[in-house]
Amino acid sequence: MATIESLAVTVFTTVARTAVDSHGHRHPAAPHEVREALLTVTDSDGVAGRVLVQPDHLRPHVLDKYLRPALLGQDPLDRERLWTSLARKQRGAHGGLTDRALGFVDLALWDLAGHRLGLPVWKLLGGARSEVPAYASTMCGDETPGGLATPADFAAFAVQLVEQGYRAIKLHTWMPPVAGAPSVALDIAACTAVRAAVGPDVELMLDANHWYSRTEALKLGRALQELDYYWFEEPMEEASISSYRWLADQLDIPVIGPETSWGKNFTRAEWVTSGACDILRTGTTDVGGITPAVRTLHLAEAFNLDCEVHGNGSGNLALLGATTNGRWYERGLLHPHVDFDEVPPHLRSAVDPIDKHGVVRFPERPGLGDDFDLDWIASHTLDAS
Ligand code: LLH
Ligand code: MG
Repeated sequence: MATIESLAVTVFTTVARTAVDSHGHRHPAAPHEVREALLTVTDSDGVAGRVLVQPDHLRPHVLDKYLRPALLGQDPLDRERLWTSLARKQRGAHGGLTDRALGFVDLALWDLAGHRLGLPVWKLLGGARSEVPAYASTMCGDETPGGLATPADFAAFAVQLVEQGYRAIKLHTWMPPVAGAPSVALDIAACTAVRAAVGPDVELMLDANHWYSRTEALKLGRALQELDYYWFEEPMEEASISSYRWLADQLDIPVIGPETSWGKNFTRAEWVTSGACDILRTGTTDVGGITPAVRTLHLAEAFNLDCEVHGNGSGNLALLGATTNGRWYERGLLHPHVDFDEVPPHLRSAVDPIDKHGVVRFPERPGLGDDFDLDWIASHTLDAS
């Protein structure tokens, strides 16, 4: 039996064409150098699983104190056992071992399993389908002329997205620190302009400012249902489950969530049993990996609920191969000034190209399907821990 021999985080420089603002929202930027990191888990036969990570969640202390002791010498295929043992270390880690850290390890182990067996992860997850429609997920509103600064900008961009093939679009409207944000009136104006521009046959969703009050969220939700939007996402702080139940009870438009709440699959079960959402949400880095995300999908399915997957990337795409109760792949974040299809230099090809009907085929490569340029990464490595 092969056992896990090493866990390494490699920090390297690459080129980005987007940057996050002071509130963590991504916007276009001139090409600039950024640091990225790759987690590599290697077994005693030399088979490796790799995933791009945020190194802050996998600092040397986290690797040495929690991850290496739990994983080294273990069978890398025992993902359920390893995930549970790590999840139970979180309590005593007092916030030092995040759901994201669990997620990165779990993704690397799934990638390793795929490489060991020569199969794509979406097949290992059950191959519920071989392709999935994508929705175009826009960046947040901004103040860039000709960007996403006005309702008319959102409308013009939505028309372009439909021309590219997308049959569904999710708007992220204006959020602080953008001047004048948030504004229910402006959000309604953007949603109205987009519906008028694309007509009745394109599915539309809204992900608005996440700190509206109950009354603001209700007003916005009522406008969205008039405009026949498909779902209403995260208009309030998600820690308040009772606020979402209050909102969902009063709206006909499906309320979706939670996206950012900590607590893995356990929090998602609370949202279901509280009646706080009409569509559940999961995501590989949100809930601690593919392993708990699959539990979330099946939990939702047993309640006849759809469960939509948050975020793009190989892990979330593979996860959609485990289910049919997630209708779409979230492709983005998109902006009229950014070519989303441009492949960054540390990859040789994209994992999620869309066809002219807005559909993404699952990759045939083994593992998660990322096409890393390992030589390029090696020649741009800053340090490894
Ligand atoms: O703030 C942003 O840039 C987006 O809201 C982002 O977090 C995105 O991942 C999201 O919410 N998608 O649904
Ligand atoms: Mg969201």
